[in-house]
Amino acid sequence: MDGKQAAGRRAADEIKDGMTIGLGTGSTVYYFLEALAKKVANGFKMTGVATSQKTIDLANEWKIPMHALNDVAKIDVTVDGADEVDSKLNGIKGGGGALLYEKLVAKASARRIWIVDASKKVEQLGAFPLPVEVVPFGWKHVHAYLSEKGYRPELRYAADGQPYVTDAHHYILDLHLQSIANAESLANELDHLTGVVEHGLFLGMTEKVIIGYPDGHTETL
Ligand code: ABF
Repeated sequence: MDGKQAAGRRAADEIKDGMTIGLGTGSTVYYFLEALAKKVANGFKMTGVATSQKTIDLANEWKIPMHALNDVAKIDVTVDGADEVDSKLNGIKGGGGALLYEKLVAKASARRIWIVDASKKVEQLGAFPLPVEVVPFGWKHVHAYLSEKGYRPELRYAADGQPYVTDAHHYILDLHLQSIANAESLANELDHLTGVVEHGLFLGMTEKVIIGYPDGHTETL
């Protein structure tokens, strides 16, 4: 077992019959979905709301019942991964390219749980490049602004060598900051930058973090 599997399986234990559940994106969430699919196969009742096409495809393959975000009145709990998490339960997300839909689903959820392995725990956010989702129209001007600020933005490319395009048809600029001394201030700046749709600073957006370890044990922050 690896830590991601331990965290994913532990999170599935938190899910109660009849819940509407936000389903995150990423390899840790894969294990959560796998455990959830087993419960569904044994008669567990739930409704899933996905955060990416990748998650929809997996849920369909594993016959997890799904609804679109617009079709649910509330989400009881969302289980998602993260790229970094600090001791204040702030995090960086979006390494998987789904940050916009992840943040929308998180905001619509009564409770949020992040599932990670120990490699995601950090003292200070920023070593992981901060994803910033931008509209393609004029993205080079946003890139130039961020460069002038010293944020070292890099356009994210897909495997085919073309710019990576999100499910919402946007581009992603990854900011190579190394460390973020004031995440609130940076989030506020990015929130007000024309052309930026969303960013990967998820501040105060989870109530619990489950950290999994290779020996199968988990700890909760
Ligand atoms: C997703 O989980 C993204 O926000 C984040 O990039 C990813 C982490 O992926 P993994 O679980 O594969 O490390 O929610």
